[in-house]
Amino acid sequence: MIQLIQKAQLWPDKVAIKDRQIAFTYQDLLKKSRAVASLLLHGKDDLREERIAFLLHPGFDYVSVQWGVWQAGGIAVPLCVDHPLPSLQYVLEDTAAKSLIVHPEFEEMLIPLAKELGISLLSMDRLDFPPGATLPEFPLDRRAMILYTSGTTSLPKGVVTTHRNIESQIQTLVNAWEWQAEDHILNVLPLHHVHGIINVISCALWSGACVEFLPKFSPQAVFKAFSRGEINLFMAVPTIYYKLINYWKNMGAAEQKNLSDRLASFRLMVSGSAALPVSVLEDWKRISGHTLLERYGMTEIGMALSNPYRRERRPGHVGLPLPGVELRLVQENGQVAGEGEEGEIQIKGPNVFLEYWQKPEATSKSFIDGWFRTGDMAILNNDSYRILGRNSVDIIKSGGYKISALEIEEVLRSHPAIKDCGVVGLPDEEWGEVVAASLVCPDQKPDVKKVDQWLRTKLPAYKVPRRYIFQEDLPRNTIGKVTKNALKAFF
Ligand code: MCA
Ligand code: AMP
Repeated sequence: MIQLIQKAQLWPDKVAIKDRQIAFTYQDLLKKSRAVASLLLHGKDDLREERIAFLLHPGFDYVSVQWGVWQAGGIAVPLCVDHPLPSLQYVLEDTAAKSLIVHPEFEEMLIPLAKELGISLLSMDRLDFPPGATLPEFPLDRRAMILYTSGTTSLPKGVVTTHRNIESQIQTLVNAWEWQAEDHILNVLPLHHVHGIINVISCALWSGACVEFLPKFSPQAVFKAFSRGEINLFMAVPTIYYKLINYWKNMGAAEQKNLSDRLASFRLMVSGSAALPVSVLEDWKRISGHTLLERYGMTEIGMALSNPYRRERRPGHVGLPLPGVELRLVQENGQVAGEGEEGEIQIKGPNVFLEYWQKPEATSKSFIDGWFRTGDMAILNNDSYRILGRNSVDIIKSGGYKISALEIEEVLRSHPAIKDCGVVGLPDEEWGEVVAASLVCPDQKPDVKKVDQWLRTKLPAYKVPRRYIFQEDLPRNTIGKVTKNALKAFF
């Protein structure tokens, strides 16, 4: 049996999940996930890597289904509840999912698509659980999960991790950050990415701790949950800390003091998924007394670098490789960089993903001599790595989400009034970067509001440009390629 699920038997009566103030024990989770597994197996002895997609709000049902898919031998494909239909369709088609389990509110929207794709659509409130099936045994190298990530190609790629990858990613963090059964963490992150799935939920449940879910992020709801007094751990992207700081600044003095006292008793607060501005680190320290632990990771590798749990954390730095993670910096000429020299981060270890789903060429291009090429540039500076940025201007990080400029450009070009376009990320205090688009519309300039509405039916809201300009032509180099850095200057 998968260790994560096996370990849950150690603490059957402990609370595993708090979801809308309802407490679910580890026993509840084992029972429900086993029922989901039996339902999915439906007489078969093993799902043998069948892809099972699910569109569920973060909470007890989400985890029950994830664990159910794993126990039945399937591959978990979590979908994002905020994505529009075309984004969901892309993942369902790409993975050739066999079944899709949904929260009832999404059922109607998905009936026609499920029919068209021949997917069995199951509504979470009407699942008919058969008696407990015998669960399959399989090796740890079995594919476990596919998460979609944007890269330097226009369409997102499915990152496949095995049970061994996932166990290694969890175990490393549980040890490095000293997770304990007494811990209680608040999850505010979306559950179609590693940050929420591995760092928050899986590490907590591996440790016998409690995960509390907020239905929707808002600073007010986060602070209200903190003030109840049980939560002692928090992990988020820099944008979330920025929003919390701004909200805190507008609170009354007495409220601020109560909250600061409460935060001071936390065991650990972590930031990641994007560069943490030193100003945010300092503001948060003034409010909470905590120096945020900044770490560096990626969907393909889980977490690779971390500031220390017990020793001094360096602002603007992401620490050293986690145990079991091998890291090298490689210069443009292929030489391994020495201390004080810049290079691309390359990673090896049991944490590194298996493949991009059904993209052998993309997979092999992303490795060199067995090392995974992250595309992130860094430097080793006095025993701590510092991230310098990415080696591609076409990858944007906004609110902790990785966004491909090429994907947005391709959609924009399908608009009848848009002949050409260029998408870039502009530096932004709150979001890290904001998406901006230059449109070339020779006949008639479309109404930007209408373009925005139209885009939101095709792309998730976080990929939609927040700033537009119109140009007669895009800036190009001598071979006709759009020069993105020059384009940024026009904004
Ligand atoms: C939303 N808005 C934005 C953006 N996103 N504006 C500019 N840029 C954006 N990126 C606007 C919305 O359009 C809306 O305005 C308003 O903000 C509120 O939208 P809402 O969706 O409610 O925003 P939010 O709930 O405040 O979301 C902010 C957020 C979210 C909570 C920071 O972006 C988030 O959950 N980010 C975390 C992503 C994550 O988990 N990444 C991990 C992947 P309007 O109404 O005008 O539209 S990276 C990873 O996993 C690796 C392994 C790692 O290292 O961790
Ligand atoms: P994703 O592919 O969505 O998992 O995002 C991974 C990317 O987020 C990395 O390749 C980095 O570019 C970025 N990232 C994650 N953590 C940090 C950090 N602490 N500082 C700077 N960038 C980060």
